[in-house]
Amino acid sequence: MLMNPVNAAVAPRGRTVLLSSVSSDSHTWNLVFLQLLLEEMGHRVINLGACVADELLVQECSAIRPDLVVISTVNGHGQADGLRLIGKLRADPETRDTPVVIGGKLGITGGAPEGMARRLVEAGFSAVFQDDADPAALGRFLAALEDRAEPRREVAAP
Ligand code: B12
Repeated sequence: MLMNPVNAAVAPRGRTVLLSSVSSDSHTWNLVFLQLLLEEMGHRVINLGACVADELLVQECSAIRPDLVVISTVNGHGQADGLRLIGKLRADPETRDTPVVIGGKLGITGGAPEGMARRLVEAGFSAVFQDDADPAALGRFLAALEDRAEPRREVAAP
């Protein structure tokens, strides 16, 4: 496992991360990038891949009980897919309290339109990472997670 002093500083202990895209999104290199990034920070990553059905994600989240679910989407349908998905995760008693973050190219012009991040957080995401967010912010979010903590609600600044 790769671990440099900077990443060691933000990962006091490894977490289990369930990484996935959304059902409409077939892009994969974003997932490869995030898996490598998180593993280098010292976390365990289960990568469900691209075009994951909402029901499969809820099922896997319920079975694996990860410390964090990371949703990556870049095809421009992030808001619609994200809102639908988080509704299902928050409706299931098994996954209701699991921290879930979403990031990538959330809108059709890369960034997220005004208010989109706020709507995603209000719908239940624990944090939203815009396309230009510092990837280290995800590491800081993970490092700040407490065991079995209630989901945090925030919008990450770039
Ligand atoms: C390769 C590619 C494809 C390939 C994908 C092959 C594959 N196996 O992945 C193919 C040809 C299949 C494809 C299809 C489509 N694509 Co495409 N694709 C690209 C392209 C050229 C590169 C994407 C890539 O691999 N990047 C490398 C990875 C490592 O970086 P990334 O994806 O940008 O992710 C970074 C950040 O977003 C961030 N990030 C991502 N997720 C998360 C999550 C969190 C939590 C955090 C913190 C950060 C984070 O971290 C990554 C590293 O910085 C981009 C344009 C571009 N130059 O980016 C378009 C692009 C993503 N595609 C686009 C589009 C529109 C499509 C199609 C809809 C085209 C069409 N009309 O059919 C389809 C969608 C298919 C689908 N069902 O999803 C648009 C999306 C528009 C938007 N959101 O603004 C882009 C941006 C091109 C454009 N400029 O218009 N595509």
